[in-house]
Amino acid sequence: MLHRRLIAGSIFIVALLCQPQLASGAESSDSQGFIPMSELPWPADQIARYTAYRADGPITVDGNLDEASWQAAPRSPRFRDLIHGKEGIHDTRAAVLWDDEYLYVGYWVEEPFLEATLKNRDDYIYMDNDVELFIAGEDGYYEFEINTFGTIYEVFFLWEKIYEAKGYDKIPEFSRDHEQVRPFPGVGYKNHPRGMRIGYWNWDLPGLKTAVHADGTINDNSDRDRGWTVELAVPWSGLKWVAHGDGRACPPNSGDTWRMDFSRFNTYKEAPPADDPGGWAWSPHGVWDSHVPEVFPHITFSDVSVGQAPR
Ligand SMILES: [Ca+2]
Ligand SMILES: [Ca+2]
Ligand SMILES: [Ca+2]
Repeated sequence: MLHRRLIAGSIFIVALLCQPQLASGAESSDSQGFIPMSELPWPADQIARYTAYRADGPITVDGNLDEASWQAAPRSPRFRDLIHGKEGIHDTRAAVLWDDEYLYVGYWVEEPFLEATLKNRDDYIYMDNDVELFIAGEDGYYEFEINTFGTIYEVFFLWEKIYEAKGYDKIPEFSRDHEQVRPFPGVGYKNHPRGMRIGYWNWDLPGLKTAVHADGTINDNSDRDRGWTVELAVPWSGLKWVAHGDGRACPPNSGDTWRMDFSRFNTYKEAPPADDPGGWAWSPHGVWDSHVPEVFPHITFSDVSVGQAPR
């Protein structure tokens, strides 16, 4: 309880600090605001911010982050646990690049015992050790997960409150008449002010390219592994429904900010007395729930090529 009171107190102070900035419109390129600032589960001024630079030359999606662009790209800080913000026992970093065709995301995942079980598309990949990416828009968000086998899981979520008001009920792709379309209340944060989502487990992002490189032996724990890397190329054309809600530019204009989340979930937890929930993120959420776009990192796109990026 004391912990809760401390968090509540710090959120209140953050809210006071942030109000003048909001009033000036300084945050106008960031899409959110559905949770009152004073009730965000993680303090607004502690949500990560990052500048994504343009890739220098082609990125080959083979799981190896050996392109010069990846070497030059700023990396996230070490991922921290989703609820409390304590650093994970294994190192995890991510980086973001872009060009006119794709958004690129790379992950460096330290993992001494590579393991995977799930082999079918849209299996519940979070049941394995996984890496996750969320990309938020005004009316909904995209969820992506991948395990060490490279098996992927994708879901598109629309906020139910705007489903009819914004005409999604007229779009065949978002018909609710499908066995893989279900209402979704969130995970550990069920009182999101926007309420229920409609989850489209049948939705897959057109043109998505994904690859994993395992630096070790999968499902052989007689040795010790270094980890794995994940390389994603998400075509802007496939993000058209993410961008649709507020009519944002897609690909973005230089200076635009999108909200995205980067995390890993583990089938193990750090030994007690550590209070490791088993999920770590670039920017913590303060709750056991990835589905809170208001606390996703702010990713601002720059037209500067990554080789010229400030160090
Ligand atoms: Ca590559
Ligand atoms: Ca799917
Ligand atoms: Ca191994």
